[in-house]
Amino acid sequence: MLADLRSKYPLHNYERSALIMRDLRVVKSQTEIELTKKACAITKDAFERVLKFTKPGVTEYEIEAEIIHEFTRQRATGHAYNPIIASGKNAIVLHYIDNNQVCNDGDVILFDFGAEYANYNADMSRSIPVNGRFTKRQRDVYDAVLRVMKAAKEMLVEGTIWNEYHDEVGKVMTDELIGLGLLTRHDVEKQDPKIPAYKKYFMHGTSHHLGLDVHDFASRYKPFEVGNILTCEPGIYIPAEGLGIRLENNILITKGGNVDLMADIPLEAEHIEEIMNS
Ligand SMILES: [Mn+2]
Repeated sequence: MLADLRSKYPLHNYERSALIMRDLRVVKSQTEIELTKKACAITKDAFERVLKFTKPGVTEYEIEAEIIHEFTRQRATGHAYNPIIASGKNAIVLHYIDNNQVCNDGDVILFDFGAEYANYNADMSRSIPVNGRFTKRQRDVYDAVLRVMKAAKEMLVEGTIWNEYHDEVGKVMTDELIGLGLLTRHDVEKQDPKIPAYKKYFMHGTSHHLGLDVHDFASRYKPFEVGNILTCEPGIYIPAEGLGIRLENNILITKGGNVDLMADIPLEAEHIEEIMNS
C-alpha cells in the first residue's frame, strides 16, 4: 500500500503514525470510559443470566448461547473475543474455545468472555461451581486467586512500572501456592529467577491494556498513567486436580487510585453461590 501511495502521491511525506497513536489510545477519554462501562454492564447481565442458568448436565455451548442472547438483546456488537466456557479439566487449556462439553456435577467452569459495545471491549473472567457449591478445595483455590487479584488491583495505580508490577504479583502468588501445598519453600529457594516456580501454576500475565483492542496497544516501558484501563486477571491452574480458576476485572486508573469498572459483578464465592441457589 505504501509503495502504491508513494508512486501516486510522490510529493507527500510519509511517517509512521503508530508512535503517536500508541500514546493517544492508551489514555482514555471520558467517552471511551463510558463506552467501556457500558460493555462491562452488558457483560454483567450476561454473567448473572449464566449464574441462574448453569446446573449439572448443561453444555458449554448452551451457556455460550445464553451469553450471546444477552449481548444481542442489549445491542452489543458481539463478543469482544472468542468466549471461553471451560468446565472441569478444560479450564487447564488456556485458550479453550471448543465449548462443546457437558458440565458435570462437582466441576468448576472457567468463563472468560466480554461484550463489545461501540468498538470498546469488556474482558471478564469468572469461575463458578457447576452445582452451585464449591468443594472445600475449590473454595481454597478460589479464595487464593481472589486474594492475589485484590493485592494486584492495589498496585494498578499511576506510576507503576510494568515489570515491577508483574514481579510483585508473582511474589504474592508464590505465597498463595505455598499455602495451597502446590509449592514448597524449597522449590522457591532453588527456583531460576528467570522462570519463577509459580509459573508452573500461573503461566500468563496478570494484566494487559484494554480499549479498542482487547489486548490494547501500549508501551511496556511507560509507567501506568491516569486514564489507562487494564485487566487484572490472576489464575491458578492445577492439571492433576482438573481445576483451573481465573478471576478478571477491568480497572481504570484515576488520580490517586483506581476504579474497578466491574465492581458490581458478583465475585466473592459466597455471593456466587447465593445467586446460583436463589
Ligand atoms: Mn484478559
